[in-house]
Amino acid sequence: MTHRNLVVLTGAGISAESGVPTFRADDGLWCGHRVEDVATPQGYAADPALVQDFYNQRRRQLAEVRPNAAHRALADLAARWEGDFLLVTQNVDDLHDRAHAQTPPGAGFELIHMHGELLKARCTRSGVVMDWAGDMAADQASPHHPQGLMRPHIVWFGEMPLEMERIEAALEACDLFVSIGTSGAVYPAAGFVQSARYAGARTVEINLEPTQGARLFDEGVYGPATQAVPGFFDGL
Ligand code: BJW
Repeated sequence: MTHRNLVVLTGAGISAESGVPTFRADDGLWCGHRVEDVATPQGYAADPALVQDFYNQRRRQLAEVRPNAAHRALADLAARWEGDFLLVTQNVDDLHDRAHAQTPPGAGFELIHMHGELLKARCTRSGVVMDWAGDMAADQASPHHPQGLMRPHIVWFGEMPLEMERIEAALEACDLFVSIGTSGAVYPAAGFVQSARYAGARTVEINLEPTQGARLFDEGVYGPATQAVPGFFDGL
């Protein structure tokens, strides 16, 4: 079977073997924190120091992790894929970016971080987004607006995920949709498989184990991402 237009959705599971904790596992990232305290606009308004500290720690951890064989398999695929390839990640780490550093420009490949990026900051007043590698203070002044503060460029619960129009257009046109290492617990990403099915695409889930939405996929490939992802795409 040949495919031309590919959409891949990734979640925390693809970075787990690099040492980035997943969200909903027992050792999940939110242990010790209520989600509402650190991943909502209300939590940020109530205690900006707690929220900034939470993201400062995660930003620092990026120096200790590296892309793994699953990230690299997607980068290799991008270099040889002849049609359109949209990689949508829910992850805020930069492991896909690093793995794709050598992907030739001009190919039909694009990467979207739909839930934002740890290495970016956003002005609360102007909305201007800028690169941000170091720590952010609770009252970090914005260089873009006299009354603005800089906040993490992260999509919290209740906020609009990024680039939804581009994602929806790609889903409408895709003939292969592959969901990797995501529990399918968070919308709108959890609904992408249904959009892809509606477009007539072949749908595949790659995960350690079948997720709650496994029945929505045509096929499931189960195992650690570092083995299952290269195995699946090598066999395409
Ligand atoms: C492995 C592995 C290995 C492990 N190999 N696999 C009621 C009903 C429906 C929806 C809602 C509702 N109430 C509210 C909503 C909407 C809400 C929502 O979905 N809530 C749910 C809790 C129900 N969504 C929103 O608010 C979103 N905005 C929104 O909807 O705006 C309106 C809108 C609608 C339609 C179009 C446009 C706009 C915003 C969501 C923002 C999510 N943000 C977070 C936090 C970011 C901050 C941070 O990082 O700190 O993003 S939540 C968190 O979950 C994070 C992740 O990106 C996201 C998904 O998690 P993910 O990646 O799936 O991780 P896990 O841990 O859940 O799963 C890991 C998986 O990996 C598991 O399956 C493992 O088995 C697997 N695995 N090791 C392979 N080695």
